[in-house]
Amino acid sequence: MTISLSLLNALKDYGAKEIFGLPGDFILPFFKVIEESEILPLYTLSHEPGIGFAADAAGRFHGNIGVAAITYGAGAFNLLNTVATAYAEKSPLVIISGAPGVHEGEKGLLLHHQTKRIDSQFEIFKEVTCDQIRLDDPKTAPLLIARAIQNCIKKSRPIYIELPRDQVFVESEKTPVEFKNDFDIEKLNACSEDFIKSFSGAKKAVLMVGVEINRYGLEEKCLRLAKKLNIPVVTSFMGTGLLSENSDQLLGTYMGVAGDDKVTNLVENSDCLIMLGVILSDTNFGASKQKINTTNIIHIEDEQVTVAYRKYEDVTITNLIDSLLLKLKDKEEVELKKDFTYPKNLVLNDDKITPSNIAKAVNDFMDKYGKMPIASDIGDCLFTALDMQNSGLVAPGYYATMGFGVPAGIGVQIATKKRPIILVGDGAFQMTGWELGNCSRYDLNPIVIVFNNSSWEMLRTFQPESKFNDLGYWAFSELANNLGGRGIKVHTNKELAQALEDVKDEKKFSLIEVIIEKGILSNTLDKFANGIKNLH
Ligand code: TPW
Ligand code: MG
Repeated sequence: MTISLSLLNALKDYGAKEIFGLPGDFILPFFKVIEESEILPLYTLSHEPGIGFAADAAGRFHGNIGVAAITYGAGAFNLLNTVATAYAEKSPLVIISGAPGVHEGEKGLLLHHQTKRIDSQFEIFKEVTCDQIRLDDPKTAPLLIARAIQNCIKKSRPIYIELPRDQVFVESEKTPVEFKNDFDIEKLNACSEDFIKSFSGAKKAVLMVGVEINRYGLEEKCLRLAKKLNIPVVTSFMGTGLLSENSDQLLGTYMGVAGDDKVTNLVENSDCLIMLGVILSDTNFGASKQKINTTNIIHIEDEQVTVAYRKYEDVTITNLIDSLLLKLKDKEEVELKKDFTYPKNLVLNDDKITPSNIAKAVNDFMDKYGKMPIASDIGDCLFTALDMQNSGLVAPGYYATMGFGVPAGIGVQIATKKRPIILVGDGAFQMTGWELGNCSRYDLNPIVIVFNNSSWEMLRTFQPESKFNDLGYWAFSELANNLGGRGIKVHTNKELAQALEDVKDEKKFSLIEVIIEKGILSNTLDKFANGIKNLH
């Protein structure tokens, strides 16, 4: 078997379902193998940021690795920001980059797409990936591939695989597929006992779940644990959309001053806050009303468990949950409090649309026709998404990169085969909205809701005096028709609800351009912006 087939089979064996890619001459031979071997389907898009975001979102929905393949230099550097996103947000993304052939660099000529040195790219990707390998030796390639993919899954962070173009057809071996789960059983037991002891002494324990429970495929086990502990469950800001299959068991999302008071008080007054896979970031905790009681916190992240102030290194979240479930095996599972509400029943009048009314319209639509996964960009659309019913959400909730929404939505539909809703602002749409032109080739029909306020409105909330936040009007709904979709422009609540009805059975992508006046924010962003101002 060749190196390229060894790599493709390994990706599949370790759980990849598809490859997103954009070729160039340094990776053309590998793309030929992808296409002709049919080991994994290939989806090409128009620009590398689209590739990275789509692959990341697809991986998040699979609860497994996403794969992005690009060419050397221009392609890889275009992808870089999306890899940084995946690193920051703990998404297991595999990057495969073409590269000059092993002997090409020896001629002394600069190669096209080369920056400073031939290995500059390899060095740069070290900062945004958790493992890097170069497949320039058929003898070592299989073991390197196995190591890198296992690290990707274990650490839930991106990895970088460089494939020199003259190595694609070199004979090699099959990549071994065996996952070792080596761990210190005594430490694990001590840790889970400490967990249970700390929890048992508390009167107001709360469980907050974060993105790691999605990345490691632990949502169901986590819910069982919560039922055995009989403990209220909330999600972190970034964890919004977790447990979507069981959202009636959730109390809501913790957002400090910007969120639901009931949830905020519960979390901030807890005497044992258990944070399972929660990233300690400013988006998750920056808006806290009062200091969270840290004396009896239990925090699990990055293979480290902290119980009160005691630290247990190298304990994985998966092993910990398994150990807890084992220790609690005789406890019955109690149905949790069903308290999760979301705004609905939009009044179908001629009033102008506010972001919060978009949440109501979407909630009404999903109540009528069933839940749809959501991909959101950053901007007021993400704050609005927090008011939508929990149906599975992908968003760059921590790294907060614009341009994520549209390609992520494409990745979601490819991964789940379910029709998604994409939420995106006009500013973010200007970055990657073009990718919608690829929907017709792949029979994708997302419903794209563009929050068109002709503005970088979120920036205006921080600095209202700056005129550069005015973007002017772009006619997105007209553009949609030329990209093979269907565009509808709406100004009023009635028109918005009608537009959703109209696209209910649409087979093309639908773009609902919602005109929003400048200065009109969602309730959540309004509370968040004011809350942050008052905190400082
Ligand atoms: C890649 C900085 C954060 S929010 C924002 C900017 C420029 C404005 C977004 O405008 P949009 O949404 O999409 O119209 P809205 O609701 O605010 O009107 N470059 C990147 N990412 C980020 N986050 C920025 C700049 C930013
Ligand atoms: Mg805007």
